[in-house]
Amino acid sequence: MIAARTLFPGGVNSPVRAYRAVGGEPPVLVRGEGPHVWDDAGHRYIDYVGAFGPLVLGHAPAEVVAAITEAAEAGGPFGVTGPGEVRLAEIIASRMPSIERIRFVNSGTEAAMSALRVARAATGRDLIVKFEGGYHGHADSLLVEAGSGAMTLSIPGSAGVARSVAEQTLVATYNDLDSVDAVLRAHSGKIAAVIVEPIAANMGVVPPARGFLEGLRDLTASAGALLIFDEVITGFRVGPGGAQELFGVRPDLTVLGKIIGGGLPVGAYGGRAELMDLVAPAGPVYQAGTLSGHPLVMAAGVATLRALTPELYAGVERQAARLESGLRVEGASVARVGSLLTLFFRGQAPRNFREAKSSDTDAFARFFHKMLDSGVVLPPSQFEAWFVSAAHDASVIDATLEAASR
Ligand code: KE4
Repeated sequence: MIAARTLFPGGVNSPVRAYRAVGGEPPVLVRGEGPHVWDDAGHRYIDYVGAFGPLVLGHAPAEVVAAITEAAEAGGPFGVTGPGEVRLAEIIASRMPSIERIRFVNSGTEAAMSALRVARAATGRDLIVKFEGGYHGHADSLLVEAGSGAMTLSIPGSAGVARSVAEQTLVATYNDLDSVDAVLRAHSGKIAAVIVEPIAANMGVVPPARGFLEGLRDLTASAGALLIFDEVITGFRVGPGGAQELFGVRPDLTVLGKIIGGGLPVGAYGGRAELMDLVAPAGPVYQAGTLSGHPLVMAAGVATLRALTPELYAGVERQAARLESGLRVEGASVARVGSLLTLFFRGQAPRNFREAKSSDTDAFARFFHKMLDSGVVLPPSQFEAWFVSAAHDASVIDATLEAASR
């Protein structure tokens, strides 16, 4: 839209929406229902963006719309803790036992940033370790790139990030425990936390290698560093208890977002009471937010999580598995965990960011536009995950496979 280009940088409110990685003009999408979205010319598409993760039930699920409407008519926010916050926190804690205490915020970025602050306060240490290709939102200390060698200090991954801040974050290689061990040893006694997407989904979907997460648990424990799972995407997406339940590894802190807000702006961080009681006003770590725990967000989150029954997960697994096995594209490989999936334009599914980057992104862009022309809208980047929702039934999967084979 022309007006958008004059009003927003790049015409968007988040970079990936500008379609820079695939080229062309993004459609103007104005309505969504279940697995489908419509553009302003009335064309219908099958949607695999799903708001980049939150819409696990598909667009405008009746129970979520009703819950938001009811909360909106009740007024608020009221500036004090409300029953909706308690209800959502109880559901989350019952499904993720590693979370004894939680704090709601308004985005995954805020949640990750705050979890790092807690880790620094808890350990009295300053350095953080993240993984190349891991994305945890746009807080300065998380926008860094690996220095020339894995052992050299990181450099800013964005303009405007101070070098001194970038140097506080070290970068290891996903699925490579030796690279983590080396960084922990090189900075022994100085690492506050290792933050990881337990299933990487921002380099495309890259599952953890066997033993990787268990190894991180052991390495961080013996180094006196906290292990932070960024489950903004995987939380309640890959199963009722997220990736930590799926792989049986308990982090010290968990970062959440997306699904827990049912499509409305949300984030959360939580963990053991002794850690979270460091957060103000219980403790010395300051963190605040005008609209944290917003009644509409809590209502949407409760309605969404309540709909995530074992039957629903089983149904989504069945359809996502059919999509994976049916996606036979020349020179491409599929990586999938539950309803998270990526078609990589490379012979083998990658094990880390360096391998993911060797995908044929031009081929992906061509495929993307062919699918868009065939009425299927995919996330506009080789390095994003496709999201299958509970509304993607067999006929929708068949139509997707038919378009892909063409
Ligand atoms: P937000 O601040 O965008 O709510 O969450 C940041 C974040 C944190 N952790 C993980 C694992 C994430 O994937 C994200 C955000 N994901 C991106 C793309 N996968 C959202 C899309 C966008 O940036 O517009």
